[in-house]
Amino acid sequence: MSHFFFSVLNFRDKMVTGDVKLIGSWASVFVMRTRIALNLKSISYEFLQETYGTKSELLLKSNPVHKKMPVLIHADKPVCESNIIVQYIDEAWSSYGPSILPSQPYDRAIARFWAAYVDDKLDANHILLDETKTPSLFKWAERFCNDPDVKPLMPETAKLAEFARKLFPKPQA
Ligand SMILES: N[C@@H](CCC(=O)N[C@@H](CS)C(=O)NCC(=O)O)C(=O)O
Repeated sequence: MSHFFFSVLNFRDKMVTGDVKLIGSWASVFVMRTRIALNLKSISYEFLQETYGTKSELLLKSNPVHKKMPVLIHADKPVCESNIIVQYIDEAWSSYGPSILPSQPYDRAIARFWAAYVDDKLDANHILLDETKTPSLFKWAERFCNDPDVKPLMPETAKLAEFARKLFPKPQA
């Protein structure tokens, strides 16, 4: 087998990166965003699961300003805010895997614009994209969700609905 084939194999296996931890919950879209970025770069990490309704000491210590997940901890240094974490991952492991942000400043500005747009639309853990208002973004989201690095991280709708029902029970009449 060629050296090239071995390096592709090694790349597809999770690479060893040293000390990467992610504080979060599987059900959070903000956390999913950072897990997708780690997957795209094939970075192995320890997933420190938080429970909604409680906050671990580590979360409070690592994100004392917002006290929210996700927090990426790389070599004992915390990085907060999902979009900032994605950009950090892109820069810290720039020579591994595909670039997450485009290389040209204008294209980067456009990517950041849509990331801000999506954040604005995130409502109680649901993303509301309107196919008629933003058809290209809608189509991009469909393609993105089917990417092999993304698909395994997308929770089943039923599992998410069950989780939401437990978290936000309907008030009894
Ligand atoms: N702007 C933040 C939002 C993070 C966020 O809202 N995280 C939620 C989980 S979906 C959280 O930690 N909620 C607990 C709380 O608000 O106390 C980001 O992009 O990271």
